[in-house]
Amino acid sequence: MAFDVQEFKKEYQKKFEELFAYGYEAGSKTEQYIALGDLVRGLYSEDWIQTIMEYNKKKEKQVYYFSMEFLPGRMLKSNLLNMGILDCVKQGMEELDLDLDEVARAEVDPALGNGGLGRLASCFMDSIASTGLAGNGNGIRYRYGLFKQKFINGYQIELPENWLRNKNVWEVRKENKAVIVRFGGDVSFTQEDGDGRLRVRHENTRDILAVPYDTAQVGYNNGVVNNLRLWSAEIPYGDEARFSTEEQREEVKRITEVLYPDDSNYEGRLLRVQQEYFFSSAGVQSIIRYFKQLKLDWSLFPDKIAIHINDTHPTLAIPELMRILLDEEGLTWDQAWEITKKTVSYTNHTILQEAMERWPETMIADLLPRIYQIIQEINLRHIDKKTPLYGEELSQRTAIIANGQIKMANLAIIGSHSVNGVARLHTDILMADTLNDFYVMYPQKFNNKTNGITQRRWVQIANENLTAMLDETIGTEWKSNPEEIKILKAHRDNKNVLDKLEQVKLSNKKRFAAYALQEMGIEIDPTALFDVQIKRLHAYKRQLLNVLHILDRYLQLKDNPNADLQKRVFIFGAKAAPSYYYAKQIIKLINSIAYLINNDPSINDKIKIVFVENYGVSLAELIIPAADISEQISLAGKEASGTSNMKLMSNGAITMATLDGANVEIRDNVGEDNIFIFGLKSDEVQEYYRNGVYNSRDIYDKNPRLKRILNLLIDGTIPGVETEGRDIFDSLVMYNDEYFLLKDFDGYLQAQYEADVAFSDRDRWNRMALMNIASSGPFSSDYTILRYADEIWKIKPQS
Ligand code: AZC
Repeated sequence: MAFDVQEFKKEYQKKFEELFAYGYEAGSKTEQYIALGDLVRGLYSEDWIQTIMEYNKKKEKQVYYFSMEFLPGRMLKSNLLNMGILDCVKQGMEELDLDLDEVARAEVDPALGNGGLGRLASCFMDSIASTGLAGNGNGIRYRYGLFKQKFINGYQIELPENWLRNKNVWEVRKENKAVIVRFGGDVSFTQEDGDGRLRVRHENTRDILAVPYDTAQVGYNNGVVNNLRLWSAEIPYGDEARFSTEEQREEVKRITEVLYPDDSNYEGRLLRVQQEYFFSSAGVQSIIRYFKQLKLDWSLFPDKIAIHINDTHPTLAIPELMRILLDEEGLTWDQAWEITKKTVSYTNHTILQEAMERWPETMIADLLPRIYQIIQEINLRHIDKKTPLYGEELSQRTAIIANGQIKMANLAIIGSHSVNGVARLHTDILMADTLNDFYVMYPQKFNNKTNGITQRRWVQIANENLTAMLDETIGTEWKSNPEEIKILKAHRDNKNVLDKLEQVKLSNKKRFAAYALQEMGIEIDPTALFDVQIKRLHAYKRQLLNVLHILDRYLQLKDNPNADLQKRVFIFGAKAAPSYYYAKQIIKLINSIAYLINNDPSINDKIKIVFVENYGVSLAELIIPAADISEQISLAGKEASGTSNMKLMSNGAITMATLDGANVEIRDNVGEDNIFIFGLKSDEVQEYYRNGVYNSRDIYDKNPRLKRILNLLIDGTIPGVETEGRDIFDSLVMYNDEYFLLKDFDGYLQAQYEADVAFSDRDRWNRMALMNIASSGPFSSDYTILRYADEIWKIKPQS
């Protein structure tokens, strides 16, 4: 984008005065940010219009990525980077005596997601635009994002996150694109028009207006600007009389009021299914409206449209598309079913049984009577067709409706043409185990798409120092072609490069240290090893195993304050679902241990623990560049992929990992020498589940080192955790340690002490870091997205 510094300064001043009627110097950071954001939106608006017009004109096939969650992070710098004007604006701001980073921090980070699944959706949106694909996002404009986390007395407290309190400069309300979503009502059939066809009459429905808010997704230096559409629930115009009481109006607003703060546990709540249908229906309706403008035969629908459903949350898009094709467009069942299957594809993100969505049949029947009929029909036809082929038993196991419940994964698989897992191991487990019944029936539907991340945000924006160092060392090709970063390997023995890398890391660690001091009053030594575990708090992710290791070091130092141990800072970031009691107990435990150790002078700062409050995308951008060790220690087989593992590796952290999720592929890429692997393998865990006799009590009794650590939980050493310490102790020792922490403990410790040794040899460590950075290219979401486009969506990048 052609733009020079002088011109920018003029435009910015003008924009500010136009908005606030005084000079920018007197403005608050928020105002200065709003003016800049507004200006930037204006700069890409032409490309935005142009991109959409081009797609329409060429009747380009488009993908619609349906996701209940998006975690875009702050958008200002990312937009500037992708538009190619980041440096220019930075300089212009400087000349105006403003600090771009400071202004950028005034943007509220929209937390419209829980964790990995939501952030993946946003990396994908960036990559879809940046690889020049015709793609759209479809989701919910929650008025309140994921709760704001506070620690009070070490306990997690949840506060509402009103992310829209200041103006959202990026979104554009499109009232003329609103659609009606209908709930409840009565369904009947009539024979009209004398053509013998049954017509569906759906009356007395509760109608909700879905209003779209569009946000541009700017591609990287390619002029492409795609669209992310988030829907908001409102009272239909002219229908105010039907919503006369406050209560009725509240009911409407409630649909898009708040994001469900749980990503690992399913709750059959009415509001949740309303949200799911609301944005699925609105999305499908707007697609249909677009397709009809093309004036093509319905059979060409799958040649023009791909609908991707991110986990099962948007699965109702399947019966909704069927409903419209059948009831509104008059297609036959077979025609509609062919179109639907060819259009929809589905990604599975978890094998945790407790996260699998199943809705009570009666709930769906009441709330969505017509959709319920269609699901019933899909189910009947499925069973009728499959029983002669696969027998009664297998067919029944794949039924969509069973025991009064509707199983969303089954509907998603049966109603789509592609089912993918998010890492090789995960997909293998889906095929061999979790979804094996379906794999037997539809082997051709199954495929793997290992997750990826965008290095634009996670390196270029988050780690400007590393970016500059890479540019200087290997040129800039890696920025548009992430694979090219492998050229860095040629410098593995170049002492000069290794030293520079160390300096980059050190400056990032200093930046984090300043944050820890200012925000939390904790002083940390930037030369210590920074050991990082950042992800949702969940038992299977095993933050507790990390804790056991910390306590091991603590005891060693208590025994011998001069013990030869590498100085470490343990950094945690994690939110727990508000109803996940055990996870909240673990938070309290970590905070109490932090209090104990951070304030114990005899530890002599050899261990520091920093548990940041309110972890999210923006904090990740601060922490990841500062990490030396990346903790990826879930029980093998449980973490579908992980994506922080990829972000941390791209920033030169060394992975400490079990062979779980994408860790396996990370190991394959960096090689055994540049990663620390320990613990049970997935098939060994499976074997234990099937017939092994695991006895954690036995390990406790026989391993004195571990026993001493575990006893700390219940002997009063750790202040203020009488119940938490006891409950956690019991879960590990008395209730047989569901996630095999005690089993993996020895291997973990050994790997950790090997890491100490490696870290003390600076050249060796820096070389490992370099090899990780140089091997991270294949984990770019650009490649992941190109595989989705080529193998699932059948769309091609625009030239
Ligand atoms: C997560 C997985 O737990 C994580 O392993 C994966 O990297 C991420 O999706 C992206 O694929 N899952 C979720 O966040 N939520 C659900 C419902 O699976």
